[in-house]
Amino acid sequence: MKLVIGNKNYSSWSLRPWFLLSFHGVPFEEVRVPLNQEGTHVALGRYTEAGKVPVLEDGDLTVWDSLAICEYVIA
Ligand SMILES: N[C@@H](CCC(=O)N[C@@H](CS)C(=O)NCC(=O)O)C(=O)O
Repeated sequence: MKLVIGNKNYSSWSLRPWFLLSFHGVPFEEVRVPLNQEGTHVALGRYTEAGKVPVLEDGDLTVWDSLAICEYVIA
């Protein structure tokens, strides 16, 4: 699984699934996209049409929204 996040200090939305995966020892690749930069929108668009983080990629499946990711992981 790949978890695309912003900044764990300033994006609590990003921190939610990151913490859940880390706490439970679920292996995942962490990808950080710097927020509020000139290229942020383009960079986020590579992962989701929503244009926001966090985003979880699991094979062909993409899950967006922190709570949806948490529900997917624990399901
Ligand atoms: N409800 C969403 C909120 C996600 C969200 O607002 N993410 C912000 C960072 S905290 C974002 O990606 N902003 C990028 C932008 O607006 O360019 C969730 O829970 O994941």
